[in-house]
Amino acid sequence: MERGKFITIDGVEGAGKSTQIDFICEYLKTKGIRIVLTREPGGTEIGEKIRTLLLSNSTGQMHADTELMLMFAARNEHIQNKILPALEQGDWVLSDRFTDSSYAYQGGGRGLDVSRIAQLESWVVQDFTPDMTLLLDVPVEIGMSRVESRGEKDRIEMEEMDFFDRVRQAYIARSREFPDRIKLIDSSQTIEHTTKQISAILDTL
Ligand code: Z5A
Repeated sequence: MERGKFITIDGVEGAGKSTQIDFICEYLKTKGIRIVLTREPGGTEIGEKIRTLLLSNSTGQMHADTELMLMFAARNEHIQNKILPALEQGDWVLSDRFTDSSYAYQGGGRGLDVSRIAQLESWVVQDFTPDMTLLLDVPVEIGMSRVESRGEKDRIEMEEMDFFDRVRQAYIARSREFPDRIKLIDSSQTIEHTTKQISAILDTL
C-alpha cells in the first residue's frame, strides 16, 4: 500500500490554522483522500495530558528547557503511536503544528539555542520530515486582534508582543531555510484569499 502524505500547518496565533484546517480536510476528502487530523502538543492520550501541563495557567513558571523537552516528549508519542501508523495504512495526516513550532516558539520566542532543539529533533524525529508544511503568515498585531475576544489566555498566550514577533521572524527564517518544504502563505487578508493559495499548493501534491 502506498504510504500517505504528511502535511503540517503552522503559524502564529490567530493566523487562521483552525479555520483553514476545516477547509483542507473537506478539500482532500473531495479528492478521495482519507485524512487523519491531529495536533501538537497533543494528538495522543499521553500527548494531550502533556498539552494540559504545558498550556495550563495553573502550571506556573516553567523552565524553557523543560518546556522544550515536554514538547518533544509529546511529539515522540505522536509520531510513534499516531502519525506513522496512519501513514503506513495509506491515510494522509494533517497536523496542526509540528517541529517547526519548537524552532519558532522555544528557539525564536524563548531564545533557546537552536543546536539544542536540533539535538532533540535528531533523537525524536530523526529524518522523518513533513511532505509539506503550510506556514500561515500574519503580522502579530493582526493575529492577536483576531483572537482577543476569546477570553482567558493560556500560559504561552500570556507572553508579550515581542515574544510573538520573534516567533514570527523565526518562522520566516525557517521558510527561507527550507523553501521546498515550507510554503509561506499570506494569511493577513480574507479567509477566501488564504484558502485559494492553499488549494493551489495542495494541488501540487
Ligand atoms: N507550541 C510551542 O510553543 N512549541 C511547540 O513545539 C508546539 C506548540 C507544537 C498551542 O496552541 C500552543 O503551543 C501555541 C504554540 C505552542 N501557543 N501559542 N500561543 P494551538 O496551536 O492549539 O493554538 P493557537 O496557535 O493559539 O491557535 P489559534 O490561536 O486558535 O490560532 P489559529 O488556529 O491560527 O486561528 P483560528 O482559530 O483559525 O482563527 C482565529 C480567529 O480569526 C477566528 O475567529 C477566525 O474566524 C478568524 N480568522 C481566521 N482567518 C481569518 C482571516 N483571514 N481574516 C479574518 N479573520 C480570520
